[in-house]
Amino acid sequence: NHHKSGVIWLTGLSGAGKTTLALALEHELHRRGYQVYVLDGDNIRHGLSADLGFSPDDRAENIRRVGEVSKLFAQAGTIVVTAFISPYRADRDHVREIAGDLFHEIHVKADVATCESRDPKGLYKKARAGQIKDFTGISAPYEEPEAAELVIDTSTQSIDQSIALLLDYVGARFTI
Ligand code: GGZ
Repeated sequence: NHHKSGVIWLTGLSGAGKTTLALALEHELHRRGYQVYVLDGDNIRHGLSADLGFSPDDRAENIRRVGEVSKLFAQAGTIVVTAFISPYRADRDHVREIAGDLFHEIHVKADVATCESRDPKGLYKKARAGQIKDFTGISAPYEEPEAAELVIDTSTQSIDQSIALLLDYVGARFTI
């Protein structure tokens, strides 16, 4: 019961490792012959969602658009790997309704303290200083998945271990 395409939906805090893992997974799957494409803030929030900010309504609309686009990519035969915080359970559940059984929710899990200690872009520091409002984990909520298909704890697993878990997951469910 293998599928060619689907949506690998990574959710987690800023700094949890979503983009790093998405790009590494894309690279490894491509090397193995899969048709794969990453959607993340870099290619969505500057274009399709350039009119949206980080209020709950704007995030809901961002995730809705990404969900619809992801479904189209998947219908066209591509494995889509998405890397969005997607902090609201209702928004993720809505994507699950849109994409149906193409949807795979992966919790890239690291607690706020871990992400804040990494702070690769200095955003947590700015959020603590009150310079970014509605910052997930500081001044806006992150609702943890309750039934993710896979949980990857990046506070205890290395990047290589995390990629291996993702490759195992995809390899067992998707065909080239
Ligand atoms: C959270 C923010 C915010 C606020 C800007 N809250 O670590 P990054 O920088 O590169 O990734 C974060 C990204 C989050 O955008 P998403 O499209 O993934 O969010 S959502 O799924 O909730 O729609 C972060 C940066 O944008 N960023 N302001 N207030 N992250």
